Amino acid sequence: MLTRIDHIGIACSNLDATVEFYRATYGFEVFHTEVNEEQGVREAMLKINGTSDGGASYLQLLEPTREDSAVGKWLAKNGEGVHHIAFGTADVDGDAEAIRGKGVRVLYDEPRIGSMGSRITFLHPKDCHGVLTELVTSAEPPADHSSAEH
Ligand code: V0V
Ligand code: CO
Repeated sequence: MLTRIDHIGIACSNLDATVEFYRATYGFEVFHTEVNEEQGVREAMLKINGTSDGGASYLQLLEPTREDSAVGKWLAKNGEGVHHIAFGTADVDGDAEAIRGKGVRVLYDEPRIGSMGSRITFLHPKDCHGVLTELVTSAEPPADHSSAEH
């Protein structure tokens, strides 16, 4: 069952400048940063609020590490902006299979590693009324809340 908004993914061309905008304008601080080479992103998670199911809600600021990555291609075509939404669930495997059974394309056969040790998969935007949709099961307990890049 999808129980919360885990994050909203925002594509940006300069992560440091975008982080500074969110800090200076709204007061959101960086909760965690990492590079995910498989996904081709350098990212900053800004925690918006905690939730009762052990997860939380974040903004995920994404800078591409390569032009041919999902975010790199999207930025070249659209410029900066909202790239995807992510729903939190305790069971990404079960929910992905159930959604696949409804005829929605799930992009991965098995969930992959996402931010902070989470397990993630994506639904094709063309099957979701134009919205790239991610499903996330957070690591338990959340893996690393430092701001160190690794
Ligand atoms: C592409 N399209 C989108 C879209 N990206 N529509 C809405 N939102 C997006 N973000 C549309 C695009 O305009 C095209 O429509 C069509 O889909 C095909 O796009 P394309 O440019 O030809 O690109 P593809 O097909 O090579 O790749 C699109 C997909 C790709 C969605 C398959 O972006 C993907 O695999 N995404 C999942 C991985 C990902 O996004 N990783 C980055 C975040 P028209 O022009 O044909 O009408 S990593 C992350 O979130 C992490 C690590 C985390 O949360 O922990
Ligand atoms: Co994401």
